[in-house]
Amino acid sequence: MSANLYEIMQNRFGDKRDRPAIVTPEGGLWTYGDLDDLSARFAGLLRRYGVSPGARVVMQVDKSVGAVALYLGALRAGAIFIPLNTAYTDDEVDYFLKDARPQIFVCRPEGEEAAERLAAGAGVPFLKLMGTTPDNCFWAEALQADPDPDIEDYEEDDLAAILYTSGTTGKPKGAMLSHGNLSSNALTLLDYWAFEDGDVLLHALPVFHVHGLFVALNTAFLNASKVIFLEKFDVKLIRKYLPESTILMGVPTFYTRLLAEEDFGKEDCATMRLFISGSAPMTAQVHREFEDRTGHRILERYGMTEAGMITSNPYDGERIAGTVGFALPGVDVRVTDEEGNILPPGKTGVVEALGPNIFQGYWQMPEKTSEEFRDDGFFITGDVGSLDEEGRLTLEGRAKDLIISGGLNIYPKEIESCLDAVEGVRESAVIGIPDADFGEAVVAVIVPDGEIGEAKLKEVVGEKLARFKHPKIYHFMDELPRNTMGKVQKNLLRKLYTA
Ligand code: MCA
Ligand code: AMP
Repeated sequence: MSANLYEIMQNRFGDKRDRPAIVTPEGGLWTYGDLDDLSARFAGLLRRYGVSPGARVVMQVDKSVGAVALYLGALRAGAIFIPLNTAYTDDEVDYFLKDARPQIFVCRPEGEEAAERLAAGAGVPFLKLMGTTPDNCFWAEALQADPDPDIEDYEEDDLAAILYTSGTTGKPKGAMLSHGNLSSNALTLLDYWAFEDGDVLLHALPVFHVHGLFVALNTAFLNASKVIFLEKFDVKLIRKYLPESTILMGVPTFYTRLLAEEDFGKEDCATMRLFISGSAPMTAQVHREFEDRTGHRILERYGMTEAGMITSNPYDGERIAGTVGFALPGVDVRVTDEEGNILPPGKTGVVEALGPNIFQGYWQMPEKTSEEFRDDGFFITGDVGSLDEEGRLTLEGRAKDLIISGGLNIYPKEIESCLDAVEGVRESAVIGIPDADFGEAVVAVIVPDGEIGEAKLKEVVGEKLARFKHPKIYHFMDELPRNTMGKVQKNLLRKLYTA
């Protein structure tokens, strides 16, 4: 059998074609048969536009069933699927198109003018528009195209997707994920989280990250589950559909926003089997409060774009707040010191992982790739933590200078470079401070060099960087605190501005 992820899905939902695959609040219903048909039409269309195996398909569109079918169509055609955050600015998209050199770029109708310019500049042969309904767009074109049922015959190592992830230095890197990476991880999770026939997934995450696309949708489709598909997280809609669902996957902000609803509790969760949290640390307090209010203990797991899911608290067994659980079956996790020596239980160091989930390297960056792997194949995650005697991992920080806001990763370096280039800024430091809603909020500390005000900084940042990366607060200082090595002491800044 082919290792193409789509073929594995099709084999599992093949005799359940009449079952609902996706339902929407607007009354939309797509069965597994419908999804199979629509993805075959997208595959045919992609092939017609010259998407051969290994060609890239870049998608930056709002969440829709069309977007999901395009993803599945790309898998079928053997394309490398590259979803982009809709919040990215033109400058950011320009970089991705030039780096990925796709055969086709599918964007939002309202972005057409800029996209034409960007696609032309990057030499992208085809530009297509896709809205959230099948009207007058690439989705409509797919509906009119003939289905092409062929599924590219692939090996496990053949690439399925590239997901861009920023870095502590320089520009974003494209993490190459193979069909084997995606299928092994999703199949492991099905088992580990005890998916059962009749499970209904409430889906409110974006479909351009590992969490919403691969963890949530791949597992649901492999289980032939119904997915209640919300455009985005909206606490009212979540409460409306929880009583028809059995599983919710979310970032901690989902849970703090649910708890902020005074009357949220057991009644909302009567049909629920499992609440899962990840992408950012969840506090013990939220864990406790959620359990007190609902009777459900949130299952926290830990993952990364480059690795999919790495560890998870157990389904049966103790889910301990503040820990991210055990290495998933088939995955090895260890903790090392800076030289790469393996540390014993209880000692804190860098978390490393090895397994069929670990990515194939960064797109066209062999040096960056080799820097992040040990000689024996372990991937150096950049997260800091410790294992206990039983093998439970507790994350205790990050070796990388990273802010996680509402489950989205923000690398200070990128914002600092943008701010430092503004006339009137001598230097800047960007930090994360605790935030009740987003977990962490971005704060910029500016050392001026002449006349510079917040308005100008906001204008420049607004042009260059996606909205979620924008500093929520600006502070001005005469100079940044530095240690004897000359390194900015961000811990002092964090302390100062948290207070
Ligand atoms: C929106 N804004 C944000 C964020 N989201 N600012 C900082 N951090 C964010 N995450 C901005 C908006 O542009 C808006 O700005 C203002 O903040 C308030 O927006 P709001 O309406 O409250 O936001 P929202 O639309 O409700 O979104 C919040 C959210 C969302 C539900 C937390 O960001 C979300 O769905 N996050 C999940 C991200 C995710 O899937 N992460 C997984 C990646 P203004 O009003 O000024 O315009 S990590 C991953 O995949 C790994 C493998 C893993 O382990 O899972
Ligand atoms: P990304 O690169 O966007 O895939 O984000 C991955 C990063 O999110 C990891 O390297 C961790 O720093 C963080 N992360 C994911 N899950 C958790 C969790 N449960 N607790 C703490 N941090 C997490």
